[in-house]
Amino acid sequence: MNIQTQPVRRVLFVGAALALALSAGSAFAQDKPKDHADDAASSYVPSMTTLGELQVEIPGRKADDPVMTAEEFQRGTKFYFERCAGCHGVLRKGATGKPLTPDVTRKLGYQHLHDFITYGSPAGMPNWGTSGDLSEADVDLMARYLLLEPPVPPEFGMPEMLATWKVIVAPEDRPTKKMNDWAIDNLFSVTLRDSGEVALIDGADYSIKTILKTGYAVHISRISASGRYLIVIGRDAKIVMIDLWMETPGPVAEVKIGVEARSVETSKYEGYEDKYAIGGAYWPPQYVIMDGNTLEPLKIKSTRGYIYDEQVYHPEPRVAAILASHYRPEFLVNVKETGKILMVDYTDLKNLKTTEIEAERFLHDGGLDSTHRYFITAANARNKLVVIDTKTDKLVAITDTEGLTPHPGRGANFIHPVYGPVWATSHLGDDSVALIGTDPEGHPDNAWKIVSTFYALGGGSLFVKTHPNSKHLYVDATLNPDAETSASVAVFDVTTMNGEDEPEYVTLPIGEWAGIADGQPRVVQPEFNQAGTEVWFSVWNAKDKESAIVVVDDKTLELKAVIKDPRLITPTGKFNVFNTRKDVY
Ligand code: DHE
Repeated sequence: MNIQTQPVRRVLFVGAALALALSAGSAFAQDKPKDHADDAASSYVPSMTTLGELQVEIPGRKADDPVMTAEEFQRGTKFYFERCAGCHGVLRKGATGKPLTPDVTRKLGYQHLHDFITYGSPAGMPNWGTSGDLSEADVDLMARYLLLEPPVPPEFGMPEMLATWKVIVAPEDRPTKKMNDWAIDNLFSVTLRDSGEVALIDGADYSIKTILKTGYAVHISRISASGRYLIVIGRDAKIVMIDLWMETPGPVAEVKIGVEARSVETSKYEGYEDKYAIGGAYWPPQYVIMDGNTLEPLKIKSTRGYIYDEQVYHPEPRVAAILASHYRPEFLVNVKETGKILMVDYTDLKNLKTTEIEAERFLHDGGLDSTHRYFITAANARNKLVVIDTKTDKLVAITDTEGLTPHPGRGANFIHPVYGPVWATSHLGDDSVALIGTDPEGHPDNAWKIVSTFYALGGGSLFVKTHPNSKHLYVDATLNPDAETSASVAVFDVTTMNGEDEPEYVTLPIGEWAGIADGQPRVVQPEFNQAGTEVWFSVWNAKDKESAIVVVDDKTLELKAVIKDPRLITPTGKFNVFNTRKDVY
């Protein structure tokens, strides 16, 4: 047992900038930034892993194009999609990073590009060359690659979707009642990221009930409103629907909704439980509404369009978080690069009504307040939180978090002794935790303002979590460069927060408790059991090394169990069936 009470730290986490500022000067060597691998925020940008596998051809050669073989072009495309497209866009038209289309790159010239790729920039461009990620030959290749027209990945419409759609067990062949003795509401669906699987783990005895194949680089699980269907999405945009009522739960339907994707959700409004599912894609930029029993794709909507404020066309605004409204028959769809939140009414798909809210650019993740009425989401590269009223479908507030790169996951709701109901987010770019007031009726002066900012373990935090039955707020530091910090979790007792003194926290050495000898595992994403008495943490190691899940008693903060199994390869997100379907966080 080794819980440490930490002195309060206010150290800013350096290197939060996500954007690439392609400055005109070339004094790269002078202001050479530190190794980008130490920079949590800039290493946490989308990697278009599936697009990276695409076979491409050099688009129409021009006379003055640099010489490049088809093989080199393929290699450049793979590297670009996996490492550059997250900031600069698939089409190289810019996102958080600057455009890199030939009209821009040709003006800059080969040598400028070569230097820039080698040394990076203090504004956030990784130093691919000096960090050793790219050899001298590859830097040369990428500099030449950027002078050529970019390849355009294929669209993915209804014919392509239908070709991937499989109903493995037809609805009429499925059980009409639960056929197993699993306590499904306290089941955890655990992402096994690099094996493309989910592990379904019993929340009471920690046994692995089954491991199921899902999409490539599987990302998140969501649960249908009834709790029957577990829906999993991989980065390859493959959605797999698992029926938890079957004697042995397994996949009953699957479909691919694009080439690259991150989000999935199901309809939760009364009368529409389990009726529809929705998936959001990074490429092509679109969302797809599907039948909630079979995943049959019903309606595809492109998100291409104009940035909310400048009204400049954006060719590839990605779909980030999607939530189901509890107040209306609607899905809330975050469109990242154009900064719009779409409230998509699913009552009549033929005459689709959508309310488009002007929010802020670079929308990423977020969750509901404790009443489920308000949606609070991070515009992460703008350091802002956007609040939407899901009852009136209106923008309520846009608030600066005072920290760098907020990353809430779904956030954490609790009652602050002074400020009343609040919702918390931590940050990727520094060690701060921000609380926003969420009670416009009872605490109108605090509503939608940052009422408190305090400090946890360090930058690189991805997720915070609490539970209505818990007095604790857990804050991870997954991407912190310091191994010990990234393997630990800070726990605050929210009942002692007085609005004046800096809240103290205890540090749980989760990684140490996992007892893993080999590798440098990071601890990620606290998730409560259904009763709110235990918290689970993933101890996320390299795919060829041992990983674990550590279970902590929420009352005593003592270690309760370590779940280890050779099949637990790269566990990351964990989704408790009850908490996920009821939006308890
Ligand atoms: Fe995620 C949620 C996108 C990397 C674990 N992640 C989300 C959501 C988005 C997103 C848009 C919100 C989904 C929703 O609510 O509908 N994630 C991305 C990326 O673009 C990014 C930065 C890079 C990439 O190329 O994918 C990325 N994510 C990661 C990881 O590396 C994590 C830590 C490990 C993993 O398994 O991939 C990771 N993301 C998660 C988890 C959630 C998530 C666990 C859901 C949190 C929750 O509590 O609901």
